[in-house]
Amino acid sequence: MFKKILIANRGEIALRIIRACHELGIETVAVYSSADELSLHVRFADEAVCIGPPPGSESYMNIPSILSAAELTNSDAIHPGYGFLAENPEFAQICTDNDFVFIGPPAETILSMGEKATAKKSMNEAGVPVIPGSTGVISSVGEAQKIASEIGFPVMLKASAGGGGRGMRIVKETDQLERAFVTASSEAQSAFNNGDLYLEKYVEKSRHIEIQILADRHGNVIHFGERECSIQRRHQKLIEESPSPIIDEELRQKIGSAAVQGAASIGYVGLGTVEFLFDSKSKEFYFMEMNTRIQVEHPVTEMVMGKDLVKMQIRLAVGEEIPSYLAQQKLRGHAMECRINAEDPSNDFIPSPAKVEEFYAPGGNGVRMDSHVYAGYEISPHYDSLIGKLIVHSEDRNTTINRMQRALEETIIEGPKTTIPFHQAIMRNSDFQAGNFHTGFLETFVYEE
Ligand code: MV4
Repeated sequence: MFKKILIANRGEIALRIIRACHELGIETVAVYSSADELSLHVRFADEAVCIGPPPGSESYMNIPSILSAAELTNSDAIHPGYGFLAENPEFAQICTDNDFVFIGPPAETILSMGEKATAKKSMNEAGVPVIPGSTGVISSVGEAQKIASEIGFPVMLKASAGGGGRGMRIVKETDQLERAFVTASSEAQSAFNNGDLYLEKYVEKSRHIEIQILADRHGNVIHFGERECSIQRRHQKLIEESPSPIIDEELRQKIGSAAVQGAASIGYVGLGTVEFLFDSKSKEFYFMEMNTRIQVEHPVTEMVMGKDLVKMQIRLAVGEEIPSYLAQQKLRGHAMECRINAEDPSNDFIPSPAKVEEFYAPGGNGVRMDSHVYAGYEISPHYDSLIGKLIVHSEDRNTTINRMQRALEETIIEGPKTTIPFHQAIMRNSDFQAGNFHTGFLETFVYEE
C-alpha cells in the first residue's frame, strides 16, 4: 500500500480523498493556492504545500509546482480528483515518468478516451451500441451531407476534443449543415485547439445514464450499476440518483455488460464511468463518452453498493485484484444527490461567492453531506461554485425524496445564495416524483420558490 498520497485538488473532493486515505492508514499531502489557505483540505491533510496564486491555471493546474510538492514531501502517488488535471494525459505521463503513481488509468487510455470520435469508434468495434453516424472524424462538408442524408435529420455535430456537452450543434435540415459544420469546426479549433468533428443522429427526449466500472490489472472488469443524471442545466448536473427509475434489473445487466465489454476491449485499468444516451421512446441505449476520473456524483453509487469507491480506486492503483464476490454485489435501496452550489437560482444561477455566515449540515439516518464549507469560510470566486453535495439513501425512491426534502429543510447556509430552494422545488414536482423526465426537464421547469 502507498505510504503517502498527494491530492492535486481542492474543495469537497480533496476532503473526500483525504478521508479515504486516512481510513486506509495513508498519509496525505494537500496542495493549495494562496486563496485556499483556510480551506479544510489544508487543515485535515497531514502536510500542506502552497503551489501558487488563486487562478486554477497557476496553481491546481500548475504541473511543475505539483510535481515539486510531491518530490519535496516524498509522496508515493498523486490523486487528481476531478476537473483540473484529472483527465490530462500529459500530467499522468509526467507523474509516471517521475516515479509517482498516478491514481487513474495510464496516459494512453486517458488520451484515447479524450478523443471522443476515437473513443466511439473503439466502442463500436467492441460491439457496444453507438448512435448511428460517422465512423470517427468527418473530413469534409460533403462527407457530412452524405452521412446525414443516409441517417436522416435532425443530426448532431460534436467536437471530438469536446465532451460533456461542449462544442455540440443540432442541425435540423440539409440547408443548415454546411454553415453549422464550418462554424462548429472553427469554434472547436479555438476552444480545444482541435477542429475535428463527428456527426450522429440526434436522439430526442433522451436520458443520461452512466455506468460505474472498475477494472484491475489482472483482467477483471466489473460494473456497479447506473447513475441517472438527466437533471442537468446547461450540461451541469444538478441531481443524480441510483438506481435510475426507468431501469430494471434486466436492462441494468444489459447496459452494465456493454460497459464492461467496452472497458475490457480497450484494456482499461482503474475506476471509470461509461456514459450512455438512453432513448426514452425506443428504450435503446448508446455509448456516448467514457470518463477516466472519479466523478462528482460517485457517492450515490457508494450508498447503494455499500462500498467506498475512492478506497477502491486507490487499491486498484496499487495493483490489488478485485475480489470475485464484488461482481455479484447487488444494489440496495435508492440514493440521490443534490449539488449545492453557491449560485442564485432566481437570477440565472449567477455565482454567489460570499462569506458563509452560518452553516449547519443535516444529519440523521441515511443522510450524508460532503462539503468543505464551515461557518466563517469565504467562498472564492476563482473556482467552481460547488459548496456541498447532499446525499441521502433509503429503501426506495419515494422515501428517498421525502428524506431529501427533510434534509434540505434542515440545512442552514447563510451568506451566499444557494441552489437549495431550487432543489426543494424539484423535489415537489410531480413529474420528477414519478420519474418521468428526460434531459430537457429543466428547460421547461418553472421555478417558483
Ligand atoms: C446527444 C444528444 C442527442 N443526440 N447526442 C450532451 C452531453 C454530451 N455528453 C452529449 N450530449 C448529448 N448528446 C445525440 N446524438 C443529447 C445530448 C444532450 C444531453 C445529454 C445528456 C445530458 C444532458 C443533455 C442535455 C442536452 C443534450
